[in-house]
Amino acid sequence: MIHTISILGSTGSIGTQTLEVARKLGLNVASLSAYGSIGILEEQIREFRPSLAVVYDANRAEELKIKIADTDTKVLSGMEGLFEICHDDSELLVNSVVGMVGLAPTLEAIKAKKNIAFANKETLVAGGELVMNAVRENGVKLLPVDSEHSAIFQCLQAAPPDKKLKKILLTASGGPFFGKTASQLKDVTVEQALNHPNWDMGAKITIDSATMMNKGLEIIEAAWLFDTDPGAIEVVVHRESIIHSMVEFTDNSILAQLGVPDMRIPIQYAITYPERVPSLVPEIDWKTLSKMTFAGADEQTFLCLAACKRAIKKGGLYPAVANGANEIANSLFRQRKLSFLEIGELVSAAVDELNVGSASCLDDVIAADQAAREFVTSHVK
Ligand code: MN3
Repeated sequence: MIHTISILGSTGSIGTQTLEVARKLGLNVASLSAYGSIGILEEQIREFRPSLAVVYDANRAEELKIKIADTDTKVLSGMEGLFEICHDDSELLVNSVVGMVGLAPTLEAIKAKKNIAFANKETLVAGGELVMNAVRENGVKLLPVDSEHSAIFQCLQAAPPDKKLKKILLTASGGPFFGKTASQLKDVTVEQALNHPNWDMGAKITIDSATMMNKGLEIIEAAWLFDTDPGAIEVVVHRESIIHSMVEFTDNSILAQLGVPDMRIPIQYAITYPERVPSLVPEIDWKTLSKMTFAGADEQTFLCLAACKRAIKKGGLYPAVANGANEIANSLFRQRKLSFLEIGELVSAAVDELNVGSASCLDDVIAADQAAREFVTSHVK
């Protein structure tokens, strides 16, 4: 088992839970990074004593330097700082950055032959081809942390080498608005959208769950991670979030991975793989779990889901367009500058109306992302 990890995005939901797992497993932490939450980062530094801490925001990095002057932790800022983490002496980099801003450090870490526990889905959606080519060229492991992808990965441990996979059944909780019609969702508030029934997550992904953009991103993420035709990935709404996804083989036999909805299982499995050790997560209580329900997804109401499917089918930079349009639309909704339904309308329109080519380098992805963001902002009244 590995002994030393580093974390990109250590103050977010996945980052803090990764440190809970690290504490439980007695791991060393070589480097930590945050965008700007230096209060939480300072506490983490005092407990885990990393050699390097990176604050993306340069001003906040200066503030942190003063606060932790009594420790041995070096403080850096910006993308250069994140790149330095990619070359530290950890055995595994946990990438829990939110957004495609994680793409450049991901590519850098792969070039540095670092194995990655991967929670940064936007990076794989925007730059899937670049990332997967780099993974193959450098022979590194990309271990999924996203609960559905960890479930699929766990189920595939029982698959024959040629997989004989017929389908991936990607489960979705349906979020807070399952069963609602578009007219019922017209006046949804930010507070209502942030109220997820099963998972306690960061604000960006919670809104993505409410619009079902999250499931669209996860279809694209799964297509890249498991080298699967996106047409063979089916979304199954499962309100209880006990089954975290399933795989179906050519003989129509299905394997599923189950557990209480708690990210510390997939985080820990990415760290200890292929070993299993006791976790902080409780057992399922079968006496109180009275039923599990299943339904199809409503793509007429949740336009983001259909837009992501069109984007991966069009290929090239279209997934980067869908992701970039959503990153900005999601943020504008939280700032109350867009309505809930406009998120889906604008992501759809960006995928259908913008013209982009193929992704041959990082700059291509950044340009497509930028074009999608500008498309959305130009439509804000
Ligand atoms: Mn997920």
